[in-house]
This record gives sequence, structure tokens and C-alpha cells, in this order.
Amino acid sequence: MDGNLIQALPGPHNLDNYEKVYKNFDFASVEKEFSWFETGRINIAYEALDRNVTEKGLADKTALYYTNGPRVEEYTFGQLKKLSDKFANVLKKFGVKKGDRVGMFLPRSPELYISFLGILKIGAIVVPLFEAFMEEALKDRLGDCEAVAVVTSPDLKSRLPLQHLPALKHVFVVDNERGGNVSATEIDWHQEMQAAPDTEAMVWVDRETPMLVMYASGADGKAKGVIHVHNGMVGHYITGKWVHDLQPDDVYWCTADPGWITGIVYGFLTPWMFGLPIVIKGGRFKAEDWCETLEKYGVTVWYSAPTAFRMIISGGDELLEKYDLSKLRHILSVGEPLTPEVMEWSMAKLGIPIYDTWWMSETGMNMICNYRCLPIKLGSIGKPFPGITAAIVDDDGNELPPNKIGNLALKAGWPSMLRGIWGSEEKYKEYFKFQPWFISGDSAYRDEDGYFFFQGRVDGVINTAGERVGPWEVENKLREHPAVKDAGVAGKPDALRGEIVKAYIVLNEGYEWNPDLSEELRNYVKKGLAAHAAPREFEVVPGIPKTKEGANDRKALKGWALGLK
Ligand code: 6R9
Repeated sequence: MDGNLIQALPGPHNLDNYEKVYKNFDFASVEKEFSWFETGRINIAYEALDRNVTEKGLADKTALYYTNGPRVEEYTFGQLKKLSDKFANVLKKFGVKKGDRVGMFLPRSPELYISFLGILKIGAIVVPLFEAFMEEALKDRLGDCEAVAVVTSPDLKSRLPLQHLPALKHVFVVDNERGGNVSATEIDWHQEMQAAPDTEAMVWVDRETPMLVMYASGADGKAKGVIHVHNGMVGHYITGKWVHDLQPDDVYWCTADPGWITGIVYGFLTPWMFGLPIVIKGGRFKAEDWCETLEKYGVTVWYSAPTAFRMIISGGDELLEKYDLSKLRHILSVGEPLTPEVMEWSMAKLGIPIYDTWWMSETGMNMICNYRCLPIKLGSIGKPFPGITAAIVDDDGNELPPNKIGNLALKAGWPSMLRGIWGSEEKYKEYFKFQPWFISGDSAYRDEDGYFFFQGRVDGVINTAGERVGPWEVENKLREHPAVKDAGVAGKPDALRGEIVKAYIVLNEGYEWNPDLSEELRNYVKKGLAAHAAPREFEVVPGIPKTKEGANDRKALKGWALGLK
């Protein structure tokens, strides 16, 4: 390490000269990598999965290593193609068709990936639902997009508020134990799969056909249904090549949950476009299990998040010494700031850098990144991906000079960009209020060498352990509790998780604060909304700061959470 700079790794890499490529690159040049460039037949499921079997001779290559306690399985590309064709045929049998929204509410399991690909194959739209979501979160999301079907598990299905979801016609239940309690109104996933033919089920679509409605939390109001289209594959592929530097012999592990954008785009779609095996680990995070998994499968490229790295670091040197992680070529990080200590740990203990990547649900692909061929400045999220113009703009949309903090903005028009917000043209337009810029909601600055430095969210969205939490949703839930008159929620800095959810509470008359109540409120949010959104800290206050319009004042609340009250 040289001061705050980590030198570029010697090549060759897929991307060898960042500056030169950045100057000349055009996303259109990537299109020839896809079969549709010749055939005109488009479907992201074809490029990510079937093509490995039909054109690349990889039918017998392992596509998926699955490990979850006693359940340890492997699937080849050939098997996954057939299984996802089967599920596509099941969907067709039940009348699910192109453009229909299908919720994916399953724990990480092979059935999730099989179902996901099956949905894409028929041109339907996947609505990923994080497995921690509870009734209210599910109602808002599945209700908003009027999903007609959902794929779920026996444990999770009881959280679905069916009475509030009139459009929902089919509940496919994956029952791993078999013989489980599948009621007459539900469809047994395994039974249908057994009966279904594995004949080709692909429905060809257009580049602009939607494939995903990814709900992302904003600062105010309910989560927004971010629409992504099949054309997003152009961005997935080329970032896989240049940011992740994927090579034919790689074993790839992205630890993000497939309920979030990273666990989808880089969890399987991108590595499979390169015909690479992915690792999927079910169950809860445990530092030791993760190290064991890295060793067991000989993971070469690992995409994870700073909170996970910090948890492994806290396991101490003894933990790392037990496992042989020498196959790792490099690590990538996303979701929250990659703090310099984490990078220093990786350099010292693993001998390799961690490449930070900045992006969001709305961007659909890695946007500002570090690359093997570029020196890394500690604390920087790196430089814009070729083809991407990034800038810092003020609150009127004017570009700011280097070293000034402002809104991180991106010039609209990249291939994986969101194409809309489900049911709300208005919310979509809010991102583009300063043409030609897409306003990310993050603040950052750029130094004189063109490196970007992330500073935080500008809008009050909370980022806890890399997971995005909308304060409004949490406040709304808290206000439903009889003890709560009003609530304000903000992210409070935390050494392990980046931020924690902190709630300021105004009590109703007749209620007194006590530790039991804090536990009760925490559980109330956990049971109603989601565990990761439940406040870890409470504070009783006489009133919540408000804007002129009477909404919670996000800036003031953030100030409180930073200790400026
Ligand atoms: C991909 C993903 C997006 C928000 C984003 C920002 C934060 C993402 C980051 C990062 C610091 C990075 N974020 N990458 N913060 N360094 N490398 O995480 O999508 O769930 O939509 O969250 O995450 O605040 O605005 P999403």
C-alpha cells in the first residue's frame, strides 16, 4: 500500500486500460455478445441459462452449488434448464402469462432460482419479496402491482394477507418436507413439477419488456416498484466482464439475498451469462460457515458487503487461519460504505483488495466502481463505469466542481436503468427533475482525479447492514400501536451495521416508557413489517420535528440521530 492508494493488480484483465476504454466505449458494442443480435429472439432467461446448454456445450457443467445445513445439492445448467422449463409450463397451465406479476416469496433455495427462471421464460414479471417481510410489507407490494400468483413456502405462506389481495389467484407452495399441509386453495409446487412436461417453454419478448418489479424503499411513502426490462442484460453482462472480471474457470459467490437487487442481478443472472457456477448458501449468517463455504467450493470471486466482512473480522485471526481461502482472486463489496479498516484487513490477511461497487435498485447495474486495472483510493467508491457519466449537482441541478459535496447524479439512458415506477409516472419523474440527470438520493463528491466519495443518503432512507429501510413505513407501523401518538425514524451511525434504525416516540396519554414497551414496539414492527426494519433503539420525545407541510422533517431527525439534538 502506498499511502492511501492501493496499486492496480498486474494484468491481463478483461478491462486493461480504464481511461482509454472510458473514452471510446458505447454500450451498443456489447449487443453482439448476445444470441439475439443474430436471431432477434430475446429473453434474459435464454442468455443467462438456456444458451449455456443449447449453444455453449455447458449442459453438464455445475451451475448451482446449494448448501443449507443437511441439504447439500448441485445442479447442472442442463438440469436447471429442464426444471425451469417445467415451472414455466406449470405457470402456463394455470393461465399465468406474459406481463403478469408473480411474487417470489421463498427462502434461498434451488426452487427459488428454478421458479425465477420459469417466470422470466414466459415473459412474466418477477416481484422479489425479501423473506423477512411480514403482512403489511407484503400487502403493500403484492397489492400495488396486483400480482396474480406467488411462489412461497409452508413457513412463509401464512404471512400473505390473502383477503387484501383480490388479484392474487395462485399460491404455489414449495414444500420441501413433502406431504406438508397444503390447503385446497393452494397449489403444490412439487406435485405440479412432477406432472409438468419439460418441453421448451421460452416466450420471446422485446428488449423493453419488463422482467422485474423490484420494490425499493424511499424516504416518504410506501416502497416504490422499480421496473426493469430484459434489455438490462446489456449492463449486467459488461459489468460482469469488466468490474467482476469473470473468467471461464471462476466459481462465483454473491452473498446478497435474492429478495434484493444484488442477489438477483449478480446473484445469478450475470455469472450465468458467463456460464459460471454460483454458490448459494441458505440459512442465517455465521462467520465460520461463510469461511467454510468459501473454502469448500473454492470460491474465486466473492461479492459481499462490509457488515459481513466486519463480522468475519470480529471472528479474529483464528477463524481465518482455519480455512484455505487462497483460491480467492478478488472480492467485491456493495450496499454500504467500505471502510478503510476492512480494506486494510483484506490486504493484510487475504493479500487481495476488495473492489467497492456503488449502485442501487434503480440503476440495475454497477455504476461507480473500482477495477483491477485502476489504483484504488481508500474510501472511494471508484470511477464511473465506461458509458456512464456521473456528476455532483447542487439542489438546482447545476454541476459542482471537484471536492464539493452534492447530489450524486447520473446521465440518464444506460441499458439497465429503471424504466418506470409501477403505477406512478409521478414518482418516476421525481428521479429526473433535473434533465438530463438521474438523481440518486445519495450525496457524494468527486476529487480532482475523478474518483467519487460516497457521503450518505440525502433523503432519510436508512441503510442498515446494507439493507434499505424506508423511515415512513416504520413510522406508519409504529403509529398503529396504541401506545404511540407519533413517531420519527432515522438512521443512527453504528460501528458494525453502518446504521441502525432509531425511533423517536411520542407516547399517548396514559402510557409510560419502560423496557418492556421498547421490546413490544420492536416486535410490533418486526411482526408487522420486517425484522430488518425494526428499530434497535427508542427514545421518548415530546414532539417530532415537522416540515411546513406537516410531514416528518427528515433533516432534523437525521440531526438527532447524529447526536445534534
Ligand atoms: C445495490 C444496492 C442502494 C443504496 C444507495 C447507497 C447504498 C450502495 C454502496 C452504497 C456506500 C457503496 N450503497 N452501494 N453506499 N458504498 N458501494 O445496495 O441497492 O438496496 O437499492 O440500495 O445503498 O445509499 O443509494 P439498494
